[in-house]
Amino acid sequence: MSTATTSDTPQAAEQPAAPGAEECLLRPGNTNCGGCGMSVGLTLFGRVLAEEELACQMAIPACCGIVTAGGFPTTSYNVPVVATTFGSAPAYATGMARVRSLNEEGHQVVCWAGDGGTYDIGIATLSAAAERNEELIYVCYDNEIYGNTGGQRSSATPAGARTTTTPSGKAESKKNIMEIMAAHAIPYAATLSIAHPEDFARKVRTALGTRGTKFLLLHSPCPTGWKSEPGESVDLVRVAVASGLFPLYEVWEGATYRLNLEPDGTDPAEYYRRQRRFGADDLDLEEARVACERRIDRIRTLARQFPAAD
Ligand SMILES: Cc1ncc(C[n+]2csc(CCOP(=O)(O)OP(=O)(O)O)c2C)c(N)n1
Ligand code: SF4
Ligand SMILES: [Mg+2]
Repeated sequence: MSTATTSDTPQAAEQPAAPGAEECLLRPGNTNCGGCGMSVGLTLFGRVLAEEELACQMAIPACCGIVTAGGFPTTSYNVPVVATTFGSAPAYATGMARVRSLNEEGHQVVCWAGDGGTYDIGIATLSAAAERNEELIYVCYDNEIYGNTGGQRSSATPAGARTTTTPSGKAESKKNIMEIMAAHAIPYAATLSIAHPEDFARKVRTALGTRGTKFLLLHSPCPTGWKSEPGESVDLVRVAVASGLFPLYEVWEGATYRLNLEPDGTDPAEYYRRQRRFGADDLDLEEARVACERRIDRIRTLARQFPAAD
């Protein structure tokens, strides 16, 4: 698959109006909880679109992100949004992207989906879109839970987390969706953290300037499901990056890797301690520390063996 730059992106004769610099993708008055990482993610994502003066249309499946819009006929989104069924957002987005290309329009088509809609029920349509290398940006805001329906476990829920369907702590580990997407050899896959807004913006810009399917995984704190303090959301995901729980990295074509930030020795125990979804008895901290080291070692090794061109 070839990677190309913005100059290859079809430019529109007539496009839906781009949000102005003073406008935002997510308007005030939405239904999200305080401290919701998804809200911050939408704001950061919308800022880049505004800076680049790019319009977008979104496909959003059943998830908190579609409840965000509020009740018809009003909406908190500042761009056209299609609300799709739980498992089909990438298929809808495919149609939207194909029509956009047929009409020679230049707006971005963005799939904005939760971890349930990505790791679980949506994985078939996501895999199919990625295999066809559809012209879209897929953002999974990963709050590691089915937040919208009361907090059931998903395959993104980490081991040890208590959810309504794993009251004694989840036994299984979190699925590695980044490597699954990288294995599709899509042009670009990257992890995002709201604690690193400059890195976030740079990666969104890279995705905007790359042809084909782009997959962005956003670690999205959910105070309601994580039983954490809303004011600590940004710091929590900062700890996740600093400890190696959620590494910031990029993969091109499934073949070249870059680790964006080395962990600074922060103990992952700090992350667990600040969320009441983790019971002290449900966690093996030593195992968690080893898992962090292995995770980072693996990405570090791949980045050394298969470095991305600067
Ligand atoms: C086929 C189907 N099954 C179940 C549901 C109910 N449902 C709606 S949203 C949701 C959970 C979504 O979880 P996620 O994608 O992680 O997004 P979040 O709610 O966490 O934002 C579920 C189970 C549905 N709408 N359709
Ligand atoms: S339940 Fe979680 S993901 Fe959903 S709006 Fe509230 S904080 Fe955000
Ligand atoms: Mg979720």
